[in-house]
Amino acid sequence: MRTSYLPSCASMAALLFGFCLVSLLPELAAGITRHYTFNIMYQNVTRLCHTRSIISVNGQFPGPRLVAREGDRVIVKVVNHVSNNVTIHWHGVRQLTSGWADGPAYITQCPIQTGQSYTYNFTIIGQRGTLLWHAHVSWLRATLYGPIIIYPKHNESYPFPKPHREIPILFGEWFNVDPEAIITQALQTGAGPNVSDAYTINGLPGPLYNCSSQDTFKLKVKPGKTYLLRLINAALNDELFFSIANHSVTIVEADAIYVKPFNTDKLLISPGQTTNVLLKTKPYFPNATFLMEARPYFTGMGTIDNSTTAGILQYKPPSNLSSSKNLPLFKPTLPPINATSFVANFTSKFRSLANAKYPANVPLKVDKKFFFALGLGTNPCPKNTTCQGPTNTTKFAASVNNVSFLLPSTAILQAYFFGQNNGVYTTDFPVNPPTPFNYTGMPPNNTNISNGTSTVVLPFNTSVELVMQGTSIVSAESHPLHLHGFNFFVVGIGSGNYDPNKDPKNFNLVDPVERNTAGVPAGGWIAIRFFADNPGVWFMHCHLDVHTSWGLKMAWIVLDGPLPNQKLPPPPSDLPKC
Ligand SMILES: *[C@@H]1O[C@H](CO)[C@@H](O)[C@H](O)[C@H]1NC(C)=O
Ligand SMILES: *[C@@H]1O[C@H](CO)[C@@H](O)[C@H](O)[C@H]1NC(C)=O
Ligand SMILES: *[C@@H]1O[C@H](CO)[C@@H](O)[C@H](O)[C@H]1NC(C)=O
Ligand SMILES: *[C@@H]1O[C@H](CO)[C@@H](O)[C@H](O)[C@H]1NC(C)=O
Ligand SMILES: *[C@@H]1O[C@H](CO)[C@@H](O)[C@H](O)[C@H]1NC(C)=O
Ligand SMILES: *[C@@H]1O[C@H](CO)[C@@H](O)[C@H](O)[C@H]1NC(C)=O
Ligand SMILES: *[C@@H]1O[C@H](CO)[C@@H](O)[C@H](O)[C@H]1NC(C)=O
Ligand SMILES: *[C@@H]1O[C@H](CO)[C@@H](O)[C@H](O)[C@H]1NC(C)=O
Ligand SMILES: *[C@@H]1O[C@H](CO)[C@@H](O)[C@H](O)[C@H]1NC(C)=O
Ligand SMILES: *[C@@H]1O[C@H](CO)[C@@H](O)[C@H](O)[C@H]1NC(C)=O
Ligand SMILES: *[C@@H]1O[C@H](CO)[C@@H](O)[C@H](O)[C@H]1NC(C)=O
Ligand SMILES: *[C@@H]1O[C@H](CO)[C@@H](O)[C@H](O)[C@H]1NC(C)=O
Ligand SMILES: [Cu+2]
Repeated sequence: MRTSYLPSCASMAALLFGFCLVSLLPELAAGITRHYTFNIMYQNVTRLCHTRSIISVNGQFPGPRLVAREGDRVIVKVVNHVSNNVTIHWHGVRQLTSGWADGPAYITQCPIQTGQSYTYNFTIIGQRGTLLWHAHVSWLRATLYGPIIIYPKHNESYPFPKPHREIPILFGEWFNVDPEAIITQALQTGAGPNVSDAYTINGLPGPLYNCSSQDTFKLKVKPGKTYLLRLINAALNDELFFSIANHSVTIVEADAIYVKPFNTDKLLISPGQTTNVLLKTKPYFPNATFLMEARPYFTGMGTIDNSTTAGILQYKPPSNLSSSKNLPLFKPTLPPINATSFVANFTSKFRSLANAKYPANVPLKVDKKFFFALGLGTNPCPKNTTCQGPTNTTKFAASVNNVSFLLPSTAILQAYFFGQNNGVYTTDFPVNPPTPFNYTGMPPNNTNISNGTSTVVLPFNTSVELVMQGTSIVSAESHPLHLHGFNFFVVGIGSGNYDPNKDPKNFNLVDPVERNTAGVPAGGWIAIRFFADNPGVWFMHCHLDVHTSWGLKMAWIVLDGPLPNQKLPPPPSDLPKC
């Protein structure tokens, strides 16, 4: 397989023309095209002694690996064989001028309906590490997810020693019943949705659940080797702590960007986040096996699935050892469920490499500042009916600057691109909270929120500073916010209310972490910066699907720039219609 066009440019073009156009080199050297077909289909899966017909890709659960090198073009034909509407999102892929391939339903495309197909077509630019793909309609990503593995370009190496092996570790959430029924019912009654029945590691709940010991992920290792674990949190609604008994790991990458390596024996990974870690095995056969466990971090008031998924780290015994059965089994210690100070400490350790080869292109000058107060709230229950929200007269809801975002019935990107808004969306998203209050103190008495399909319009290449302030309305919870189409730098983070006079003095503009999903702390804030250098319509939402369903989402519209490569091209001809 030809892996780079560079040699052919060097030989063929040089032969034909006697030179090779230097300006063409980066594009010619860009990489190869990788073709995939995703058949969306039903599959019967049994976990915890419950058999359920799930929706999967190609009959695989978790779904297939998408593998590419930085610079490659990826073409995925998605064919929908199920009765649900489906879209797939390539979570964290920047989609530079390829917004039609981003995937969130009714934001960048109408869904792929039963019997239809759509071909996603994009390149991987300036990213290496691990990302994930997942469905982006309702709660379908509960079973429709898989890894995106991005290797460095040919002749490029990792900025750390080459690992002996690489293993994707996907965290997920298993429901004994159809998650679509759960969220449909919850939105009707206004209640918090029923919680999952188990967490999973690579689709397997593990031995700590009833009727599940056969469904345990085993990581078989040799002593004295380094393994690269590609951690992905694909769980629907839960941030997870993870730890491997008697082992620590070195974090080397987050959201497909290398970070300054640091060691830890416990970590937090939020839905939508991905992180590569190096696991150095013990130098000799340890004569023991080790559990790796994940369980949630949660500070709210509601019910939660507080169960623990486990996999097994198993060393290959030396050949002279007659039996490796009945070895002692060590368990890790995870932080308590509400360990907010651990989370703050852990989160603060992520730093960009910020060196000559991998610079941190942090916006130093800010064109536009935004302050978004976000969190839970309530909607009034329809007259003469009983609801099951925080009170029997309210439904749970969530908002950003008091707007609970409503998905339109056609895609915003289409409406925008063809200049056919016709009330599909508005461009009046509030820059600040409509009524300032003590966000982390006593909530105001009226917690009802407004709604709309409200967006912010940004001229091309605007440098944006966005402070996201968590509120304590209903309950102070951590919200992992995901921005489509961009990476952002987390320049500041703190607890309590953001202070615009004091806090900016402590911003890190030198080596802040660059991510696509970052937690707004429970009862705290984060400040992020990014260049709006990607024309299109870009969704931003909490990656806890329950909060997204309640309206904790909005969209940015980034206008075309002046140059040809700064404009969004027309959509592919097979773009689904509504
Ligand atoms: C799942 O199981 C049901 C009941 O046994 C069966 O009718 C159906 O064909 C199975 N579906 C698949 C995709 O195997
Ligand atoms: C993918 O996009 C590229 C660039 O626009 C185009 O040349 C190519 O034909 C497309 N491929 C498919 C299969 O749509
Ligand atoms: C390994 O541990 C088992 C169980 O604790 C013990 O019976 C066995 O002797 C040990 N073997 C070695 C080689 O240390
Ligand atoms: C986990 O949930 C169960 C049932 O809801 C509850 O009894 C238990 O106390 C919870 N444990 C923790 C650590 O929150
Ligand atoms: C965490 O929960 C425990 C048990 O409910 C409680 O005693 C403790 O105060 C909580 N810690 C924090 C930081 O909220
Ligand atoms: C932060 O974590 C490190 C270990 O990773 C620990 O030594 C330190 O005490 C922690 N700091 C706080 C404030 O918890
Ligand atoms: C609510 O119920 C009362 C008494 O049952 C009835 O008189 C009233 O018309 C109802 N209101 C609405 C809006 O249905
Ligand atoms: C709500 O609950 C209160 C107290 O339990 C009860 O008096 C009231 O009738 C309920 N309201 C409705 C609309 O069911
Ligand atoms: C906000 O509320 C918190 C908690 O009650 C309190 O500690 C803080 O002083 C309040 N801040 C302001 C600015 O009123
Ligand atoms: C909220 O309501 C309580 C009692 O109903 C009242 O004492 C308080 O002043 C109100 N707070 C605000 C901010 O209106
Ligand atoms: C949106 O707000 C309007 C006006 O308050 C309300 O009537 C409507 O029910 C809300 N829609 C949703 C989906 O919450
Ligand atoms: C699928 O999407 C189309 C287009 O938006 C919509 O009309 C239809 O109601 C949807 N079907 C289902 C089952 O959600
Ligand atoms: Cu949230």
